[in-house]
Amino acid sequence: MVGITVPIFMDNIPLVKCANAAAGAVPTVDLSAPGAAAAVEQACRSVGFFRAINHDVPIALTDALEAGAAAFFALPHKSKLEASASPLGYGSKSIGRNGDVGWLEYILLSVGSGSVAAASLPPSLRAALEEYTDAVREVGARVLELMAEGLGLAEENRDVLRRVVASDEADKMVRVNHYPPCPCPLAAGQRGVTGFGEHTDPQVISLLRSNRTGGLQIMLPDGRWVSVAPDPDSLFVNVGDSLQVLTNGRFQSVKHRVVAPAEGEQSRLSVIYFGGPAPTQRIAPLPELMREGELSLYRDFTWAEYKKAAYKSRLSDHRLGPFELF
Ligand code: GA4
Repeated sequence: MVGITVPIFMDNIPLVKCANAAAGAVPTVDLSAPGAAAAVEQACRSVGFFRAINHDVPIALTDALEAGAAAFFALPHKSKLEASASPLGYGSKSIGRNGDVGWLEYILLSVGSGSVAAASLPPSLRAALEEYTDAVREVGARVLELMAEGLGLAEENRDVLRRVVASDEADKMVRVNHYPPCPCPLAAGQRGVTGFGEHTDPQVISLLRSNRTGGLQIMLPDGRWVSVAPDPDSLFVNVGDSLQVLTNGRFQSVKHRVVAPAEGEQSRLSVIYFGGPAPTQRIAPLPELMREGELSLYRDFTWAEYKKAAYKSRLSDHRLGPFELF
């Protein structure tokens, strides 16, 4: 498919050296099933990640977005650069501002209430992104309610998590990542080129959809990396750092990374919706959840404070470290 139309300097892209574990260890949750709340809770506690099926995002929205994104990434590099407005907009190879690099190009945008923030993108792609993010935001809200239910919160408190990411001021983002096949020859023992280096997401929840090309890997609590089999019909849900804190560590934010496709493989295209809190939102364990005498594992902070610290960090840093009390 489409290639990164910039000169290829492979020397600074790190290689991924570890062996892949077998696929299959990723929990699947049927969001329409009666036991969904318990299954969501179990997945977020044990792995911090799950595959959501029957999520109700219309396939037509996903198809339109995928087509629009593929057309955008096929544009000449110069045209794509017109949509770059660091830190938001188009970017390639460079992730964040602190020296992280990967074999990808992307669009990163903030999502306003109902609209994707201004960036000079083709109008059809903007429209597709807006429709898609509207639909995925709804799924995120539903999943956060299921989490609250699974955590045993009383019916009148089942909206506490959802409300953290629901306000007009909530810091929502969308990212479209394009990983073209990497023309880098691999030496024996090397497993692939880093598309997106290992990290946890700082937000509350992330919902990812990809095309048929694999590459996403998650780290299990025992430190093993697992390849996530691609499934264009599913949404993959990530627990972010803020949700780990809101649940006082009951849910774990999941470390994940992407290995770029090798030469001859298909491009990987993924879209991720990040549900973050409002800047002034206090990120602390939910009082409704705390047992008598239970201590917070973290010192209090706001999302503005955490985001500022996160954006000064490197991708693989343990960002919650400075906020941990024990
Ligand atoms: C990871 C999750 C989201 O993609 C993101 C990323 C952000 C960026 O690409 O600018 C960060 C990364 C992410 C966490 C640490 C910092 C900031 C790159 C980086 C090195 C948009 C986000 O919010 O945090």
